Amino acid sequence: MNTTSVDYSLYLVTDRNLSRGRSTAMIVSEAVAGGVTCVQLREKGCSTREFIGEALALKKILCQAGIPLIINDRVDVALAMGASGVHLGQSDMPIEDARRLLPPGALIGISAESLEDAVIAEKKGADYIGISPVFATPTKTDTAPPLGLEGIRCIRKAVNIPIIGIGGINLSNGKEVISAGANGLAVVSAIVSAGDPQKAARAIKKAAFPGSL
Ligand code: TZP
Ligand code: MG
Repeated sequence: MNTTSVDYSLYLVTDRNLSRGRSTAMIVSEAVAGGVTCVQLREKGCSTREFIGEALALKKILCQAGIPLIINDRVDVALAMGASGVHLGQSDMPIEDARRLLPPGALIGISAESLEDAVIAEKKGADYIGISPVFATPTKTDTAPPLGLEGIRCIRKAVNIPIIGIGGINLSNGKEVISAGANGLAVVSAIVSAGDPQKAARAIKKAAFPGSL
């Protein structure tokens, strides 16, 4: 993967529990048709075998579209099925270990819960940073305090790698997250729980990046 040319603008993070009974593959296919540019498979409860199976199903869909598939938390799953990369939080595997284990060109994204986290992640060679959370969200309640738009502005000034906001991002606030300096929007519920995930993705992208569609 050419790690410098990745389009993080609309970054879908999956959540089977919020998908209203629809398969993750179906949600991802629809979201890609609506303009999603990057996908993270986030599985918190399934077996390792099922996680790998889900990842392989998404890989098939995303390979055709040239869209990266990032695995949340699990470097072993990413290695087993040949993902484009991993996304790691502050309590997950340290970036140095993930970099050593993963093949050259693998993407590593790091969740930053503070300015300091973001600076350290860049220094240690992260490919991108997830600003977590931007706004409070019922999707994940064990988060650090929201960093808000001011947090994005501060982090933007301090790091050069792509930064992606996550947490409470939707049709009505995506544009301000980008205006504050984020390169992309990571979205869970506003796409996976939408009645029409394709339409939802398209609308969020159009609102945040006018002229992109
Ligand atoms: N990490 C920080 S906030 C969050 C994650 C996985 C959940 C974001 O979900 P939503 O539904 O887009 O607010
Ligand atoms: Mg994690």
